[in-house]
Amino acid sequence: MLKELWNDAAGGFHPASAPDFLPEPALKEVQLRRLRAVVQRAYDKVALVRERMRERELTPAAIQTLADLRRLPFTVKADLRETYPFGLFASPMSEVVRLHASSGTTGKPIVVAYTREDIEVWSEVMARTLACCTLHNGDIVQNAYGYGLFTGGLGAHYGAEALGATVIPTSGGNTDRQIMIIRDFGVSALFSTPSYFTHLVERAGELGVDLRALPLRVGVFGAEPWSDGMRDHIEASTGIDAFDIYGLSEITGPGVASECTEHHGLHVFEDHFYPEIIDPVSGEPLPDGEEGELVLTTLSKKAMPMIRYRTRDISAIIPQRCGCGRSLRRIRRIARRSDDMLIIRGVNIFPSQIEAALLAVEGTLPHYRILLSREHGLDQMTVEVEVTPEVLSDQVRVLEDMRERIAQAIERIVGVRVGLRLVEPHSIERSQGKAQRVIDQRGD
Ligand code: DLL
Repeated sequence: MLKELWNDAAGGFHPASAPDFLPEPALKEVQLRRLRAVVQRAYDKVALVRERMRERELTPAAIQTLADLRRLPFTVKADLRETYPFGLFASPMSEVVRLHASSGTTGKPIVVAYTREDIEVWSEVMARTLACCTLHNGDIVQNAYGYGLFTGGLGAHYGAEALGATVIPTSGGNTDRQIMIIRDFGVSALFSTPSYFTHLVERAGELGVDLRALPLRVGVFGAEPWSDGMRDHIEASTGIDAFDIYGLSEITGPGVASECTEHHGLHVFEDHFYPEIIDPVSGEPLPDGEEGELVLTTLSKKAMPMIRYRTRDISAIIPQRCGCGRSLRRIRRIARRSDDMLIIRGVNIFPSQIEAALLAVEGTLPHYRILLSREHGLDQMTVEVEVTPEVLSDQVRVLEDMRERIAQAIERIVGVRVGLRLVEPHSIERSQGKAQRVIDQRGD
C-alpha cells in the first residue's frame, strides 16, 4: 500500500494520491472487503472472539454489509487485561516484530503486537496524519513524544520518515536541550503532548529564546485531552499552527485520526479503522452528529485485530463533508472519557471543563491541577492554578478579584462552586508526557 503513496518525482509522500480522497463508494468497498477478512481472521485465530461470536450464533459469514458490523460483540479493556499478555494475538510470535504496552493507571499493562505489515500500515496512517497537518518532505521534525513502550515516539517517528521528513528523535524530557535543538537545527515541526509543549514554551521564554523568530511553524499534539483555550494559548504565544491528533495503543497508537487545516474535527483513517458511536449505557449505535462513546474496529490489523473496541472516549461523527476535500469522516475532538467524570455535590464535572473555564480568564497560566479530597463523607474539589507573577505581585484586592473571576468562570461552566487556590508559577509539577491533572486524595 505504501508504495502507491509515493510521488516518483520527488521521492516523497504525495498526499493527493492518499486514500484520504477516495470517492465514498470505493472507500466503502475497501472497508467491507477488509472487514470481512479481519472478522474471519479474528474468528479463526482468537479464541475469545470465536467464543463470543458462537454464543450469538454468528459466523464470519454474517458480515455481508458494513451495517452487519453492529451484530458483532464488543471488545473492552478488561478483555485485554484478562488475556494478559498475549491472549488476543492472532499471529504467531515468529511473525510479530514489535510489542508496545500501555501502562494504564491500575493493574497490569495492556500489551499490543504488530507484524511487519502492521508496522507498514501504521507508518502509512501516521504519514497521512502528518500530511493532514501540512508536513512534507523537507520538514525538520523534532519528535518529543516518549520513545519506549508508549506508542507515541516510535509511531510518529516511522510516519515522519515515511513522509520523507527529517526526524530528530529527542523523546520527552531534557527541556533545555530540546530548546537548543529547536533553535539550532531549524526545526519546522514539533510533536509532543500539548501539556509538555506548554512547558517547553514557558522554558524557552525563561531562556530568552523567541520561538516566533524561529522556523517552527507546526505543532502535532495529542495523547491527552486539550481544550480550544489551550490551543489559543499555544498559538498566540508561539505563532505556530497547532493540530490535534488522536490514537490509542489498542488500535495502533497515534495515526487513528487527525485534524486537517480546517481544524474542525479529526478525520478518521477509516480505510483502516472503522468508527462507530454508541450509547455508552445501552451499547446501541447512535446516528451521526450525536455524542457517545467511540468504538473502533481495525480493518487491516494482523497481529492483534480489534473488533468493535470500546475506547471510552466520548465523541460524535460530524455529518458534513469537510472543506479540505477528504472523503474520510470526521470525529469531534475528544474532550473527555466516559470514565473521567467526577461527581461533586451531585454535579457531574469533567476535568476538561475546568481547563476551559480557567483559560478563559486572563492572567492564568495553562498549568493547573484538580485535587480531590473527602470531608465528612463528601467529595470536595480544589483547583490549583498558576497565575502570572504580575497578578501575584499586585495588591491583595487585585488577587481577590482574580480569584472571584476564576471561581465564577468555573461555576458558569460546571454549575457548582469549587475550592480554588492561586499559586506561583512553577509550583505545579510539569509533565514530560501525559499530564496528570487530577490528584485523588480521597484514600479509597
Ligand atoms: O496516547 C497514542 C497517541 C500518541 C495519540 C501520540 C496521539 C499522539 P495510549 O497511551 O494508549 O495511546 O492512550 C490512548 O489517550 O483513548 C484517549 O483517551 C487519549 N488521547 C489520545 N489522543 C488524544 C487526543 C496514545 N488527541 C488514550 N485528545 C485515548 C484527547 C486523546 N485524548
